[in-house]
Amino acid sequence: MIQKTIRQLLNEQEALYNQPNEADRSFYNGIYERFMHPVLTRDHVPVSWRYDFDPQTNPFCEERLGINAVLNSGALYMNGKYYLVPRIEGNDRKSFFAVAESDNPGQGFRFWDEPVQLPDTEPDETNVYDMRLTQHEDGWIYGVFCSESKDKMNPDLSAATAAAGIVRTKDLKTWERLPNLKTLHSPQQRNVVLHPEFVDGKYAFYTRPMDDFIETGSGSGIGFGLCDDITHPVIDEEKMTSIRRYHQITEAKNGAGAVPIRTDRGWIHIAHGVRNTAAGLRYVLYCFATDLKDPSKVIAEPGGLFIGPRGSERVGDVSNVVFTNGAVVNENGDVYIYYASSDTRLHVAHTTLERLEDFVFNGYRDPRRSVDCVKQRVELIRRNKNYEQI
Ligand code: M1P
Repeated sequence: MIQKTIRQLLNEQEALYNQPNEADRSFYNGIYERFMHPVLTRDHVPVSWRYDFDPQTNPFCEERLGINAVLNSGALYMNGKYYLVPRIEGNDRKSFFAVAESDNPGQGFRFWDEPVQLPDTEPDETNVYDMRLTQHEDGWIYGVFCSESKDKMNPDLSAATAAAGIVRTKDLKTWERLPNLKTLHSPQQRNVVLHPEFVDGKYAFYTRPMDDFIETGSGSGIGFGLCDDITHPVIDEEKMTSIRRYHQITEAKNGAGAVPIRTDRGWIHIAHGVRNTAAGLRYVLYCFATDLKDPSKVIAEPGGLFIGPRGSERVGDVSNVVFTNGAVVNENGDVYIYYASSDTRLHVAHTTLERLEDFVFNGYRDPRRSVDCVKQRVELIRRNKNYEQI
């Protein structure tokens, strides 16, 4: 009886792995295409990670270690293959990492045999999530993730502290854990990303200074700091890059997302911005570019959102959220942005370097006031009158 059910679950999963995925042509903005189906969901997590196959100990074939969600994923393109390291959240609320691999950026991702077992070097760490994978010019692949612990100084049961955990690997199989990043002037950190190149001979991190676990408080945006020694990572000064502003999509908070993409004109960043609404926080993706020599200096920031939650993406464990921590570029200049919706499942959107550059460097800026926004739009409408024959 249990064998039959397990076989059926395996067959259904095989069908899911083989499900074709393609660009969804029902939405057009010229900037990117979303794919029809998510690339990873809880149903992609191997059956053997969830069920006990022994009829003696699991006579009713019950799911013993259920998975709640597969979301925010680090991403790499290496030797013709696409690798994802998502946050997998168990039914017990604890998250962990695992490597999924495919030859195709939009479909066929399968998890390797077992999840990643991080070296257990932080005794207070309760949860880990949102790994950014950086192929650094020093030859290592770094994973920087949120390392969350109970805030022992605060009696509130929900009080937690977030720090940036760091691991490194050469093959995504053996992981060396380094000490958590210390930022001398910011009590908490989340959404920390390691820049792929040395800056002034040092390791460079995008940070997100926070006063508290949820609220960024006085933290005014995405920070940038240098560190001499990644094996004892300490950042003293954090400069601000993309900052939060009143009545923009970043008003409540923002955070670095994917590892920045190098282009001839500058580093392209795909980050997230958060605003508050009567229905709670709304997370969208936005882009900005920084200077090639000084990656802390913002040189372009098109106004408004890049990807916002749409349709079924809007509903999930934390509704009205899209979030990215991984994007890859292949040798043809195709860009794949892996983004999760509503903290529940992982999607992919495709664009090209050329189109992304055009969006970032030629997109219109946010004029910051309605009166100026309408002027900007009227100007566009009037210019378009020259093309009324179209
Ligand atoms: O729930 C939405 C996101 O919230 C956090 O992002 P931030 O630190 O910017 O608020 C993260 O925990 C992220 O995992 C989550 O998707």
